[in-house]
Amino acid sequence: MQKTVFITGATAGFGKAMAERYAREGWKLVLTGRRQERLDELKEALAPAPVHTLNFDVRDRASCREAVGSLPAEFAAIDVLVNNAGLALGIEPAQDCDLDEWECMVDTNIKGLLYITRAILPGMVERDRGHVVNLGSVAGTYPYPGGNTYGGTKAFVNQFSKNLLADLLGTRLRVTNIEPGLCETEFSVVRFRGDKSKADTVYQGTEPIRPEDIAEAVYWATTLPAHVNINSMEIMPVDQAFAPFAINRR
Ligand code: NDP
Ligand code: 8X3
Repeated sequence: MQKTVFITGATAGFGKAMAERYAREGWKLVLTGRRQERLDELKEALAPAPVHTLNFDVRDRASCREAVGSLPAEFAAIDVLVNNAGLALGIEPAQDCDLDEWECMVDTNIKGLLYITRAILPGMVERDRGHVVNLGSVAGTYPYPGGNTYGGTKAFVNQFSKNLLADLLGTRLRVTNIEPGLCETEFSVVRFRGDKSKADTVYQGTEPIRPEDIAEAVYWATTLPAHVNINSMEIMPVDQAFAPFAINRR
């Protein structure tokens, strides 16, 4: 039976790479994002794969519910939901941050993920079939200067993913939290508010993860035998590791 994957934030980065990966394997795809022209281009590039696109903002609760409710019957029985849409804004110390940007991260990375999950989960439970994949981050486990609210939202994703597993015990549903480290996508351009040259410095002289690497990990986790659940997967480039504790000396 042809399976269906629903990917939020498919217009760039991980989401786009995942769309390409699942399409290659003959899945049906529901692809979402706010940039319609990107969704159209992707649908065309993936043809003849069956693609249904949905243009909405995950921060809008009603739009999330309506978008999921509007799915044509052939795309409505979702096997894999990838809660991927998300962003970081800024890297300033907490005391200098813009509260609107903090709210945007909470609204997108936490509330958006909740709206979509809540709209899709009951159908999965009813069919006793489904896999929820959430995009967390190493920033949800390891603190770094300027990670403040972004890291906090990803810590939420980690705990919510595990709590979902607790609630779903007794069903055949699976939940996986993917926790990538440094990966070159549009992530840093967004984080630095459109400043591409500043974003480029993040990846200068190093070899970050590629979106295709994350797509491969997600595809692998969702195609394992049905009795296996990958709770979480932390994935960093070989060129990334940990620093010692910072100590202030007077
Ligand atoms: P990109 O900026 O390349 O892609 C983000 C995607 O999310 C876009 O398709 C964008 O689509 C979508 N999106 C953002 N905000 C909204 C919104 N309000 N409503 C609907 N869609 C939205 O980033 P990545 O691919 O790197 O990021 C994907 C996920 O991975 C995020 O959750 C991020 O936090 C996480 N992550 C990224 C890492 C990295 O280093 N790149 C590392 C660890 C985790 P559009 O603008 O068209 O709406
Ligand atoms: C993105 C990874 O280290 O830039 O989640 O926060 S990091």
